[in-house]
Amino acid sequence: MSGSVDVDHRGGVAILSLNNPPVNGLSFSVRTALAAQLDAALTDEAIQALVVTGTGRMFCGGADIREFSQPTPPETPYLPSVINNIEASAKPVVAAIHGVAAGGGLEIALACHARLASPGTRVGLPEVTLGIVPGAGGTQRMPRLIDVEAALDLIANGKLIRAEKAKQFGFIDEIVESDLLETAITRARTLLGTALRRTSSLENSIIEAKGKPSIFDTFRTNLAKRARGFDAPYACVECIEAAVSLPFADGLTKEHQIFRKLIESDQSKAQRHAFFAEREVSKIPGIPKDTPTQDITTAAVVGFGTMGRSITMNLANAGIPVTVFDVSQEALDRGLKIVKKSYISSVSKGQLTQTDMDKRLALISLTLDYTNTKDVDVVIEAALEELALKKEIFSQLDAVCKTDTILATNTSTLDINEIASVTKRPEKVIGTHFFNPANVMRLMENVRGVKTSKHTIATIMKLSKTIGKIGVLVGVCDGFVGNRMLYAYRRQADFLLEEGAQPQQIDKVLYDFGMPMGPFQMADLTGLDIGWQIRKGQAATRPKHLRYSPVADRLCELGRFGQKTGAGWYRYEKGSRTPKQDPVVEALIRKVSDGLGITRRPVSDDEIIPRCFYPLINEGAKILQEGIALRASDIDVIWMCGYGFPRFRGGPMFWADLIGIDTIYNTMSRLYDEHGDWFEPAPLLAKLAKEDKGFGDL
Ligand code: T1G
Repeated sequence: MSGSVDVDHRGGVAILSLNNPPVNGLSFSVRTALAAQLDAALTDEAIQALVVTGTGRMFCGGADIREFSQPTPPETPYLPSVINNIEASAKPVVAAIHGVAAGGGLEIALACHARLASPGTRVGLPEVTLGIVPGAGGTQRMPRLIDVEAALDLIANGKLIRAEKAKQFGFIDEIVESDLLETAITRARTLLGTALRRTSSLENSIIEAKGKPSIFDTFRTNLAKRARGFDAPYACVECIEAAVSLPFADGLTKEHQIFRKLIESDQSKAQRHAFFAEREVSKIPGIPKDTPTQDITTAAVVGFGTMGRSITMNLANAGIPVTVFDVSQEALDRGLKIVKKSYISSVSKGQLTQTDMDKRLALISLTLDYTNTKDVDVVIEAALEELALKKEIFSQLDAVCKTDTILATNTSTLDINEIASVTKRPEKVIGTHFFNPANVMRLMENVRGVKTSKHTIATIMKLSKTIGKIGVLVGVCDGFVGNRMLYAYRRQADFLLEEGAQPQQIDKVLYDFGMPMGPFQMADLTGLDIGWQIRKGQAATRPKHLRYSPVADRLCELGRFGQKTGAGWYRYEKGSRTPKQDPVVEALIRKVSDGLGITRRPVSDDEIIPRCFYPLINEGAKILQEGIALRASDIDVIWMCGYGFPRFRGGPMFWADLIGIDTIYNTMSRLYDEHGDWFEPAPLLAKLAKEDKGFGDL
């Protein structure tokens, strides 16, 4: 039970300050204290008005999410009632908002009679990102303060916006450049004796929306693409629709019913897990928060190809000057042209100002000479995926760069220790595995070698945050965490083709499950030649009994590398990315089955999810056993932020716990008997099944 409400009296004005660091979460004890202090102030004749604010760095981050899965102590006041009492108060109540007002925190403010905010404060109702709806009146009061369509966008997308924008919308009354608290106290006094503006009685925007009933269906249609598979965004629309069609009190009841239903849902449990998992990744045993880090004020990127370009943009976007090295002027010029084109398209979409574009481009300099990287703080190598080439590059960098330059590689499969071994600074060598397109994908798989120092790890984890990425620390193994699990998933999809399925069937089932696209469409997008290269590279070392399906190799031998060659698992019309089924592929698959002596059979859709994801989860269990990943939740973050695993399922390891480890273990054991080695259950999986535990118990 943590947190309280501090009280101070200034000339007849009671100042109630939410106090529950780090975000003043509305825990059970804060709600209890708030209700008590409110009653006291409302009944104290010496008090004419109230100001509600927050201590420390923000107003309030909302309800305490950690308490959602705990039973509510009986005496805890019901937040919506506390908030209704604020609104109903005969004495003016003013909200003084700084830092952040999110969720229940903003709902408190929406019930106050005026809202003042400091410049740059972030405000919003992000509950939908936790798989719920605002549950303390937010869906009923917001559409009374602002245009209903704006309320739909804000609440169903769960955005936090700047207070300046909120003032334009109309739910922040004043941006206070001077002393916020003093100004709020003055505002509270000026409201004395006036008709207080009670949000629940405002009708203009509601009446206007009554005249446009189609706005809700239109909004739902637009939601379809972005919120595919999520329940909460549609529930937000339903609540706001109730705000327009029902009296305020009935709308509140409707909101509460929907809130209660969603908070118990697997989707909300999954999205709450994702919230905390993304914050847990930066806690690394043995590397405390105060581990000294190196300031990264300058950077270099080696290789100006697809990944090199977007990595450069990430650094420039964060204000870090970047020197880009490549072997030819033509490659440098082509790369810069594409970077410029990308910025121009962002400006044209209003996502970037021309000034910011110019600023970022000015931070990018090109060179054909390694020595121009000698004084940078970090170099990120993004050259072709060839070990010999990377070793050559690292020995060059090691020779020219100052001693404390960190040397990072964007390899997605190669051994960091091998690469570090050619340098005299293996403690400064680390993997920084970005995901394509790296200026969009939020994940960085940061790969520690056996000699990588804590200082280097802490510095690169901090750099991940600086460039807007989620950095997850992993160890060295073939494919690290993400790709190693992807191999297990992809391999089974290929085997199902041999047994009787077709690419479009498997892709549809995995798409409907919530993946951004199925494995065959994904392969066509990223290019089949990359996997072919890796398989050829591994041919000599792969154990003979662990075969992979040759179908993809047959396609590559025909020059079918995917979208970039107009054909891969599907064929593509010129200039189109729409996959078309291709009888050539279907015939090729049948020929491979015949060649392997496999009698094809109907493959049911129900087979496909367990067949593809259970081996992936099993590989995750092996990865945890080997200590390649620190936590199961880290694996979930890698798959949600790097591979598009649906957030409403919480990541593969969390989803496995929802399914039940015994189910997965029993299925793997059956498949092991039927299909052999690739399905051998990991000892950790067997142990958890035996102990009736889950990855969440580790
Ligand atoms: N409850 C519990 N813990 C929270 C929390 C919350 N609401 N918000 C943050 N934390 C923890 C977080 O896990 C981390 O812990 C530390 O605080 C700092 O967070 C009725 C029911 C506010 C914008 O969805 O978006 O209100 O890792 O690193 O970058 O309608 O935190 O240090 O141990 O994220 O400065 C709705 C969630 C709740 C906002 C600050 N509210 N929080 O960002 O810090 S539901 C939200 C955030 C609700 C009502 C409903 C952000 C932030 P640790 P941080 P930050």
